Amino acid sequence: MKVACQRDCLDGCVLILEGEGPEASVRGDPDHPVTKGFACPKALNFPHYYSSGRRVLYPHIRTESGFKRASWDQALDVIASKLKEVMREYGPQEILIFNYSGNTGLINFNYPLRLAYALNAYRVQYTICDEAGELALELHYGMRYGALPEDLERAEMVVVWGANPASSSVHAYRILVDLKVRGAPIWVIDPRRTRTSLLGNYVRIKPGTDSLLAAGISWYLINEIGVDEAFISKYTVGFEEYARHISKYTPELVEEVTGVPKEMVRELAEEYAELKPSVTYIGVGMQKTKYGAEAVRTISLIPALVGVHRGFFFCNSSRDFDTAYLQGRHLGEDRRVNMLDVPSMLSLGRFKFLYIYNSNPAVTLPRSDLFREGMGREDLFSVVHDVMWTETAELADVVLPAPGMFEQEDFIASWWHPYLAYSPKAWEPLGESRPNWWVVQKLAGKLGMETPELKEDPIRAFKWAVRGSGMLRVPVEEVMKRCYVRLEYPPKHEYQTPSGRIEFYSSTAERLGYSPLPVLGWEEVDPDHPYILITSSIPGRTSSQDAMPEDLPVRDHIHISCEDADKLGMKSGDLILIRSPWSEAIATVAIDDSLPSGVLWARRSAKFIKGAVNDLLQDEKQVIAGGNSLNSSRVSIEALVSES
Ligand SMILES: Nc1nc2c(c(=O)[nH]1)N[C@H]1C(S)=C(S)[C@@H](COP(=O)(O)OP(=O)(O)OC[C@H]3O[C@@H](n4cnc5c(=O)[nH]c(N)nc54)[C@H](O)[C@@H]3O)O[C@H]1N2
Ligand SMILES: Nc1nc2c(c(=O)[nH]1)N[C@H]1C(S)=C(S)[C@@H](COP(=O)(O)OP(=O)(O)OC[C@H]3O[C@@H](n4cnc5c(=O)[nH]c(N)nc54)[C@H](O)[C@@H]3O)O[C@H]1N2
Ligand SMILES: [Mo]
Repeated sequence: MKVACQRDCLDGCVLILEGEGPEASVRGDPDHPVTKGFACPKALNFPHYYSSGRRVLYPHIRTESGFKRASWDQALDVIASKLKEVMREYGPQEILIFNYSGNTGLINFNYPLRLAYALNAYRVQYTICDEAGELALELHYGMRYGALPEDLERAEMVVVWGANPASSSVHAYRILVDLKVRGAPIWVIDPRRTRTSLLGNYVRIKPGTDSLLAAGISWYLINEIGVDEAFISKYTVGFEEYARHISKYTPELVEEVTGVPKEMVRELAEEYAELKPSVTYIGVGMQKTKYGAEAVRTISLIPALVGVHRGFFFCNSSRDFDTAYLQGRHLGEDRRVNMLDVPSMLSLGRFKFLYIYNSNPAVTLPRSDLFREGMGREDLFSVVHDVMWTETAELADVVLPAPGMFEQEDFIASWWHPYLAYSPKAWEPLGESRPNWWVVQKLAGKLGMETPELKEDPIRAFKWAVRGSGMLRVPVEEVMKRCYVRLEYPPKHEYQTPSGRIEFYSSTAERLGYSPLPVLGWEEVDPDHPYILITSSIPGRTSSQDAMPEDLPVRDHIHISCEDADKLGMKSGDLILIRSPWSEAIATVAIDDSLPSGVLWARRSAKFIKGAVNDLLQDEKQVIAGGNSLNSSRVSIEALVSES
């Protein structure tokens, strides 16, 4: 039968699932226009993963001698009585509902937030992924959508800017391979040499300097090569101010800051001007830097200089569904804390009740050291609803079992391609696992809450949320029957800004208190912590998911350049001490010739012999949208005695 992948991944695949349990088979749906008959290694392993011994099968309550199995009734009673106590003694401002992207199903992501609103409790403001870059695009373009997969297929040139689709979006990578065969130039801008970079012209950039490189390309277009004047006068405003701003950043300065030779910057600018339409595929990895959102702004404005409508892709999640209704925002106050602040707040004693679903913050948040410290507080009661016994679940007071990928129904919309999919329940939930929406319905019942939205059938709620959508052109029943349908995006030449045009000089930014022109900034070197620590996705895992019992305990390596290893006299397998300004970790090193000197790399959520990579990552916010700057984290290193 056809099911849809619920992972937080661009590809949003439709899969063909045959059988049940570990012996079942998965393959990509050959009819789906983007999945095109193949699936990634993670999906091929799903039947094993979701049948593995790491599953939480029953509710568990922490006792002095460890976790004890309980019935749903017992577990919900304990949670409800604790919630009532916290409401009575401290009020709803001491309750936090924390969720993120372990399951991106529109029901299972959104519906549980109804409890937060009905209680007037806090929820989180999402900031650990691409949110700063989303707002960056909205400042200049109104809505953030850009090139769709079919635009990528037709591109005359592609610039992959700080993304690694060979790992993070195998279906986009496949399109790039086809383009390469066709002879279209592909540029890849990344401090690391990745598999994607082997497809074409590799531009090694110094980390965190991307806004300057984008300015350099724009400088050549504006001052030497020429811009598309007809396009600019018809579709844009603020070009004069923008041109003056950009002209201050000379090719010499750009070369010095970014490390990219100015001849190469000029060549790329020339190709932008000649090869149209092009698509610039902007990465989430690059955006997770101090000036990441500013870089997204500047990069996205390059196509506007050469006359290509929305010639970028960053995040196509602009949808006109009534998410506010699904989340029940009308039920109470909108109280949010930035996710990046949660570890320090918890460790300083804030919040008395914490409910976590769809997330594993003990290894996915920056400053995870503080998060774990906070979870250990005596006066904090924490509930974790998860599919697996995760690092976060192990720290909770009550652990509740959630169904695996094929054990619950939901609707899934990709943030790259335009198809909305329905995933039916293919397997019976393992053990006593129950979906996210079910748990909050039962909990609301125990609390004696009469709010009808907390009793509403989730499919009915979804139907209501899409009732007025202009993008979904068929009834929900039709989506359920056909498994996936295309959503209609607004045309690329429509700009939903106050002026109705692309705003080089953003009036929305001005209104929100941001600089109306992109801030072209880069970071200073910290002599005490001279190395930049980058983390990114790997093919076999989605964030912290997909570890099999035999992979545990995870002992990841920290990757170091050949040059730096030589300098320290280290060989692969040696031990290294990594220090951030607040914590330290010990890891084995892997010498990696894809890295430049001064840059260290580990996979996302890596765990070392001592400590985890996220313990070392900073919680500093970007100016725009309070977004993260994980990839601007700085550390120092020291060789320890060799293992052998
Ligand atoms: N070092 C480093 N850290 C990062 C990043 C990075 O680049 N580097 N990237 C950040 C980014 S981009 C993201 S998106 C975040 C992701 O961070 P998280 O949101 O924590 O994502 P995951 O690790 O994918 O999944 C979280 C949990 O959801 C659970 N889950 C899956 N399905 C369900 C369900 O139906 N119900 C319930 N209740 N639980 C379910 C999974 O078992 C898993 O334990 O990580 C961020 N952290
Ligand atoms: N297999 C797999 N696929 C995934 C995920 C996963 O965990 N595993 N996660 C999903 C999620 S939640 C997301 S957000 C996306 C993310 O997918 P991508 O957008 O591809 O992001 P990352 O994998 O974090 O990093 C991509 C690249 O950014 C580079 N980079 C880091 N700093 C800089 C910089 O300063 N400048 C430049 N130019 N480049 C830099 C890194 O070296 C890395 O190669 O992938 C999704 N797909
Ligand atoms: Mo993400």
